[in-house]
Amino acid sequence: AKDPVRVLVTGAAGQIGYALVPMIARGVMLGPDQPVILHMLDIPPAAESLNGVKMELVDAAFPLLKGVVATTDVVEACTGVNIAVMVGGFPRKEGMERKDVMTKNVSIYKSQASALEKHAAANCKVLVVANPANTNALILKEFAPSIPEKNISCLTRLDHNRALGQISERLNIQVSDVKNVIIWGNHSSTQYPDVNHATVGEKPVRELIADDAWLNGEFITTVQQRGAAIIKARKLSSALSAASAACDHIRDWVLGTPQGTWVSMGVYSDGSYNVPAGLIYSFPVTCANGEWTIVQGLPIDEFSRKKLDLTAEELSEEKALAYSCLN
Ligand code: NAX
Repeated sequence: AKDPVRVLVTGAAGQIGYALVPMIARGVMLGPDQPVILHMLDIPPAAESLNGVKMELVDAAFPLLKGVVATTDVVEACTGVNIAVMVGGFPRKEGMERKDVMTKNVSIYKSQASALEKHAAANCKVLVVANPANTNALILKEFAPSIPEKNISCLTRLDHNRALGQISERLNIQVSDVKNVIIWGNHSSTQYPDVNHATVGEKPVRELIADDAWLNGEFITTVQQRGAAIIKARKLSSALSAASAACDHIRDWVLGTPQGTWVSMGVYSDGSYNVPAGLIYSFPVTCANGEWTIVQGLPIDEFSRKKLDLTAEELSEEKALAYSCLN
């Protein structure tokens, strides 16, 4: 039998945490033959609720779940973890300035970066889900200099999956038949969902949906605004789809992407596609042997170029704001 993998979920008492931990314990993230030990971190006001989640995990009697650590101590939470899914953060509340929210998150991600750097297992892979996801991941990278930048990422897979979903709904086909959409840039409303290279079977999506007005307009805004649409409908933000996307992200990263398929991940830019180096930016990537590689050489038309640049500009501004919040 395989040795258990230790998976940290921060913010585990929250909405996404509640949807995510059972998926991990059932093998959705790492496969049906991979035992796991869950490390769950939350803050003291949520300690009792976190303990309730631990009780439910025990009650669910998951065969793959070999242990549960539920704690408000960041060092205990990070010790020995092989995978860290960072869902905990400070949400923007009504009337709060962007800078105030950023200051809170910078300080959280700075201290959690140090704890991971000192106490996580060697080669720990990190996925940041909490918003602002790209910039939180960048802060984490900066304050965990011994963790290779290849091991730090942020979640844009939910946006990617939303784009696949919109195409499949429009064509009335299975979502699993659509592939190679791309989310470029920030996990925010400036993201660019790009279908120029997407296919269904052998056929380009642009051929199957010969409606450029829709593809260049409503499709893009629907994906960009989907989070807000879920809040409007549910009075709560996306949780099950976010948890599922986090599992997809880690599974493909660890176990590899299928031949001929790429996915979107927020990763440290090396300047590919003339995206400024030094931002955490969502690119099309393939994964093999536990490493992602940015898909190279895709032609970028003028319409796309503007959108890639716009979301990069927003990320550069967020980065500057984050640095101005450091103390
Ligand atoms: P919740 O508010 O339900 O849960 C967040 C949890 O984090 C709470 O239990 C809170 O106590 C905990 N927390 C706060 N500070 C912490 C700290 N310093 N250490 C550990 N835990 C801490 O939010 P939820 O709906 O679960 O969303 C979590 C985050 O995901 C939010 O930042 C949200 O904006 C972000 N999202 C990101 C998405 C993405 O695609 N990247 C999509 C979904 C989601 O909106």
